Amino acid sequence: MKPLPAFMQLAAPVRDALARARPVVALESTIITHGMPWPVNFETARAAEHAVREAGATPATIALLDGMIRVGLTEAELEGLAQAAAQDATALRKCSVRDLAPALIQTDSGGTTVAATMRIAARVGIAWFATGGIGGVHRGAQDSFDQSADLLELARSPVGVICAGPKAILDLGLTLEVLETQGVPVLGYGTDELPAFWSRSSGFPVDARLDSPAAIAATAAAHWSLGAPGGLLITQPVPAEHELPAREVEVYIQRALRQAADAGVTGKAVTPYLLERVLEATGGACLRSNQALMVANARLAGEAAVAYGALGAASTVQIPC
Ligand code: PSU
Ligand code: MN
Repeated sequence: MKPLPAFMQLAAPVRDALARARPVVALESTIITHGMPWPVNFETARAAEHAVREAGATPATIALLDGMIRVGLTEAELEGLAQAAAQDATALRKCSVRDLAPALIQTDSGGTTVAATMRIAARVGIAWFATGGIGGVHRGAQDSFDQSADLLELARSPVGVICAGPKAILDLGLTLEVLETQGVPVLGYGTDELPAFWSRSSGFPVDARLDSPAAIAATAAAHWSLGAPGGLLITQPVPAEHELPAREVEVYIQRALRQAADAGVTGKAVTPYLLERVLEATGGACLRSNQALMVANARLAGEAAVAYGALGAASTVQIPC
């Protein structure tokens, strides 16, 4: 690894695991600072780390603390970040890639989005990453041009991203078009259909279906062996018992979109605003769903990281021709 800049710090367990080429899974922190209310944000972050460990990998939650990029947090630091978000939402920044440098220089704290977390993971050599739902092309993007930087980072950083699909508040069809243009494989874990975050189905097919962590690992190894610069999107449907009916959620999403337009919400505030409105409307059901899918994704990312490590040990990556 290239020497790290002075504002980047690896936690000891993460540094050890990377040095010994042991499996590591990155976890994002915008879901903690801007995605979920206290105390569910802390409980979910802790449960996600636990799931990664149970799978045999080392979790590395990535966040900005006082102008330092921290890769791996202690439980007390996780709790502190989750609590700070509850006390004063404006004190913490939502950091996508373009926000990192100014936030560092201004010694701020904040959560890293999927895009920023991927960039940092790639910088320190972490190949696997779990989140809830990625950002994507917003509905009405034909006029607003609003598309998440998550999509462009997927095309740049070589990281396998395990998620439950793009968030249902987005235009899923346009999101898939951008991922196709950018050369990002969109894979379904145990499904032929793209999951839609709180719901297991979307009506859109995935590029390929994979049914085991070993298949995920082999597909990623093949992708990277071709010199492809970017990542892969592995989508796992929310556990069935926590699924919300897509048609019911759609009503809430439509209402949230109208509220956002009336309130003049734009830019990076859009996604947290919409998620909060849907959360209110579902009376917490979508929060439980979000929590369950996040933990399931963390577990699968841990399993994929372990399977990928095993491929390396055998150094016999099979590339299908
Ligand atoms: N998934 C969740 N909750 C979240 C997010 C994802 O379950 O809050 C965050 C992620 O960090 C993602 C970001 O990268 O929302 C997307 O924001 P935007 O659309 O502004 O790029
Ligand atoms: Mn946006």
